[in-house]
Amino acid sequence: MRCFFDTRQLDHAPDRELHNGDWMAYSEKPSRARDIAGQVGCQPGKDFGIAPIMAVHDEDYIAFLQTAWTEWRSNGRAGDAVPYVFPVVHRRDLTLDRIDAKLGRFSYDAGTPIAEQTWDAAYWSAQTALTGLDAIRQEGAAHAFALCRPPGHHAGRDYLGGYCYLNNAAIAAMQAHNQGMGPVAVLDVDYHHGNGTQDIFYENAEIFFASIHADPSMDYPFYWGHADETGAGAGTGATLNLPLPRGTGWPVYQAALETAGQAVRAHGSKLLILSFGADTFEGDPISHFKLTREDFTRMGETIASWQLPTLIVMEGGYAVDDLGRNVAAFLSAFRA
Ligand code: Q9C
Ligand code: ZN
Repeated sequence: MRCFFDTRQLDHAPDRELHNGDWMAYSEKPSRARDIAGQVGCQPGKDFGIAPIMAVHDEDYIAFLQTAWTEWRSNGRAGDAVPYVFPVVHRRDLTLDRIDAKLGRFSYDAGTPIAEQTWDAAYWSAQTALTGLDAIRQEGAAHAFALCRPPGHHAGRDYLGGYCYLNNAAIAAMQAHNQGMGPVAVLDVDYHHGNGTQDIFYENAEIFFASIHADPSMDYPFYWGHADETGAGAGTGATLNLPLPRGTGWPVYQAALETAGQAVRAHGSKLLILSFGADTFEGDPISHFKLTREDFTRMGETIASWQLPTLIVMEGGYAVDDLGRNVAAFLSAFRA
């Protein structure tokens, strides 16, 4: 299995996040990626430039990500840039210059700070995903693992949130689609619903999106991922949400995975982009499923049995001491 990672992805290191009304240490730590890289052994990525990122994200959002931390500091602020006011409830779509106004315009939560190296790390995280895709396209690899960090699946065209800034899986899916590798399916198995990916492809008939995740009536991100969200316009029917209750273990999870796999194949997919989060682990500190390390191998075996070229893109997973071994257990099922 080809594995890709760029050490510049480690430089994004927000200090703290707002969690249940209090400040706590940021869960999406650089040591997550170090732990995984230590278990799987990775090569550095290539640089495919900004164009594949701009094919998914809006230009004004990219400009904001590039300058937000500097603007925050030049306004005399300490620490990392954090939003606190959001233009919801039908506020006008104003283009304002004040850093706090922009933070609210381009964020949907207050738990995803922008630190000094956030842009660079997110850029290289996206390039890592594109490098994994390139290994499949150019070298005919059956599978590739992109050790993306920061993760991406909560980021939309013009918004950040849920520790995500650039949507690595969506960037790779769009690139694959544009390169004629489709039909493309994105399957998201992170504990949390992949709201950013869903929004990006919601009206797209050609890029199928399926997600297995904690029921959003109980868990983050709450406002997306319900079973009745099935796509819109031309994309009607090309989104599949399989919410599961807290406490879900392998037998119930496996049934949902089989359902998702059937839908991916019914779409006629020729390429699978897998948004893989290891936060479905029983020991995850912020999540509530009950998968074991052995279940991660079973999950990998199930997905590998579909025999689709598969780009595995890292998303969440916060049990740092187990993370590398859990990811390795999952990847062990993908033998070329
Ligand atoms: N009190 C990913 O796994 N924080 N993001 C929840 C709950 C957001 C997780 C705070 C969790 C986002 C990529
Ligand atoms: Zn997650």
